[in-house]
Amino acid sequence: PLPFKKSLSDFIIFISMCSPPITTKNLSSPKMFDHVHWIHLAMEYDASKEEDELKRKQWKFTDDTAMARSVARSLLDKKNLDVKDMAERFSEEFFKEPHRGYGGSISHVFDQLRESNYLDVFGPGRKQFDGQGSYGNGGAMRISPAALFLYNQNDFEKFKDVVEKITRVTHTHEHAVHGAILECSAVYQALHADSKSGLDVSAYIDSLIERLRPLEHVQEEEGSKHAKRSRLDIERPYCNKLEKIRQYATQEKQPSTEEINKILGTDISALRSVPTAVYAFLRTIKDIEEIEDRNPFERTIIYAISLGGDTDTIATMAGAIAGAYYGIECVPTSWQKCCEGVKDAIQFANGLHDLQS
Ligand code: 8NA
Ligand code: MG
Ligand code: MG
Ligand code: MG
Repeated sequence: PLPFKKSLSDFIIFISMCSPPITTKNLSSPKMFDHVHWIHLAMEYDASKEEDELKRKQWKFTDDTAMARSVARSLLDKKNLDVKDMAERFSEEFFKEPHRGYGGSISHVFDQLRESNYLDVFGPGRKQFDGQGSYGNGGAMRISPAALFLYNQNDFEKFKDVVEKITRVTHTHEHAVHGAILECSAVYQALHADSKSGLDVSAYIDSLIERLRPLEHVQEEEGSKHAKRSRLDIERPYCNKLEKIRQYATQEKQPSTEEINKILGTDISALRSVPTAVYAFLRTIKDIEEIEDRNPFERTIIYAISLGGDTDTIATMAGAIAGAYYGIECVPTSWQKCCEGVKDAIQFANGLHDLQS
């Protein structure tokens, strides 16, 4: 039997729970409690409602899931990584449904990719922002199907190569690439962990740091201790955030929403959203006072949204990790019924699972 047959259902989540389109953008109060109350109301949903009402209530997915679906479809059709095919799918999907809430600058990449007939798949992305590349979280937000595709990939160099290529089609900035590697690794480790025996949080963070550290390697230089430390802060941003998460995860009192916003971040940059998603997953393993009567998967989504900012993307990334860890049993049927694209997600997940056997 496949070692991960038991968690076949885990795989279903990675897309089905992507992008719950509940946003807190229009709410005036940034306080967590208000958000959570509002989210509770939005999620009160009677699973026995008539089909047409179900359809009316459907939560539409956004660009995050649109792109994740392309990642999954391409990997499935080609049974391998074919970056040109993936680039084509990203663009065609965008031109078909441009109003899914894509990031502000990414449409230029799709335009250029199409114009050049996908001959130079990395060129248009590389040219973004005067050659800096985008540091947005658009690479990390779509990467979870790759974690499933890479389930048996123990060689980190190969793992990294796949994630990097999928990301660089649109995002070439180092922060965006490292963010996608962090998110994919977080999902991968969660798939391999068993939620029944509990998570060793410290070991989980160690495993992520172990993967990120060589990427953020800095040359040892002469200099004062202070200068070195501030240089490391800039040059090892992900490892430093992961250390901060370790500190939060092991301290008694959990940080406020304001502190999370300030220290980890909740914006559209990869650096200030991927670690936040990892933290949301870890924090909600335990009960949260303001989120009662919810299972840990629900807590992850609700907590991630409650942080505000780039809610769909942070909840997508946190939900992908939590889904991989808890399995589909934890996703309420009512949520599954009203999320757009769940049937496809199940099909993709089963397909990617079968590719591994
Ligand atoms: P992107 O590559 O266009 O990046 C997003 C934005 O980040 C850009 O439009 C720029 O403003 C800024 N940016 C990125 N790199 C640089 C740079 N090197 N220099 C200066 N500015 C830079 O799109 P993406 O795919 O990364 O975006 C993903 C996000 O957009 C997701 O949150 C997704 O849901 C979507 N989205 C977010 C919001 C929101 O406000 N939270 C709204 C609509 C869409
Ligand atoms: Mg989105
Ligand atoms: Mg698991
Ligand atoms: Mg977003």
